[in-house]
Amino acid sequence: MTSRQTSYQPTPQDKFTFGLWTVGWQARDPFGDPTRPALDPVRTVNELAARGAYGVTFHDDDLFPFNAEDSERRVHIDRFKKALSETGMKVPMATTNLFSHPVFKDGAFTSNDRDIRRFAIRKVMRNIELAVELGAKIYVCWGGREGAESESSKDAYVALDRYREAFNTLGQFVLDNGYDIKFAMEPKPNEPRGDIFLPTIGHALAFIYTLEHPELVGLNPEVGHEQMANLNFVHGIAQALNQNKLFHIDLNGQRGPKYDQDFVFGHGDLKSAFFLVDLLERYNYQGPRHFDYKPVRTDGDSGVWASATANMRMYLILKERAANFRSDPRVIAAMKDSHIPDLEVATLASNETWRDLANDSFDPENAGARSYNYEALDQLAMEHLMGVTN
Ligand SMILES: [Mn+2]
Repeated sequence: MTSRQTSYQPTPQDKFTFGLWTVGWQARDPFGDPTRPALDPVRTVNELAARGAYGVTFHDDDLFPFNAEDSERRVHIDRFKKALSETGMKVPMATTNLFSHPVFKDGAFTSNDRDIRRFAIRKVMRNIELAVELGAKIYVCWGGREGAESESSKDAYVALDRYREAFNTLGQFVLDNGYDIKFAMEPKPNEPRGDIFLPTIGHALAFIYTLEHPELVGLNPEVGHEQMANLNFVHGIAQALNQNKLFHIDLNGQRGPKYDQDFVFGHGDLKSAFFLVDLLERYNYQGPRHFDYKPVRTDGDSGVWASATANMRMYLILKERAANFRSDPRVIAAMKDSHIPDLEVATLASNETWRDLANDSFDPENAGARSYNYEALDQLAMEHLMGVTN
């Protein structure tokens, strides 16, 4: 009835990817200095490849210094490319750092300073060229500094005009150059800004359809970001998938609406993680399973690599448990009893119109008295999540 793997050893076929900035986080926080030394991206590629990852992703400034001259930049790129070719690791996604340098303290695409807005778009275009060189097909845009602490400091209406202008300009840049790359917007409600523009999946989705080329732009939702806004991440991802806009995903852990915790995937809301993996696998999400987390500040080098493995094992364990849940005959029977498959039946038959609705004989008292028996079904889900299968 249930299957269990003998190990949860990740392989490149699982398409697990990590940002260089995740394992490479030196654990500097608002109250404390770094607790870990800088990590050489070449070592990151080697360590992750040895643990079964598929690839890595990067911000421009993860790979070379903000002010690097062309020759210095190329040295960093070439040794990174050498590590990639030696290990077979891929770079499916890249992104731009538009938040660390003080020049971006009031935003990048929506800074009140026009020259900064132009510099920001230039910085993105430069790194898109590198992303294309490295074979990336997705370009993530996280507007961490696009926001404000006060409504007096920023006109939120015109800020959206400038945000749209930036995406239209970048879309035209990609089209004119014939690049095979699409954008994925990453919503977040706050942190580092008091409030960030396009704060949730829903805000970003609606904005995308106002662009000149909405087909070029989708989403990169992050587990913790939606949960910081107290929203249901599984429902958000279902909508993104339903609208063919799930271009990429950031997996991590978060425990409720508070600061961005960036825990290991599944180490926050475990039930939500279980149903997220269930959703991604059932609807055949084809993109990388990308981990955007931070190894806890208390841990040294060995803890960093243990946490990398933990992310991948959590996904594989949840994938197995979700598949077992779906194939358990008791679950199939309970779902039938709860009328869950009935939701797939169109409300009107293909030859019907609104006129046909008048002809139904229906007893609302009888229908209202029915028990859906969801508690028994949910308990089966929780038991499968905990590995209890009898
Ligand atoms: Mn985060």
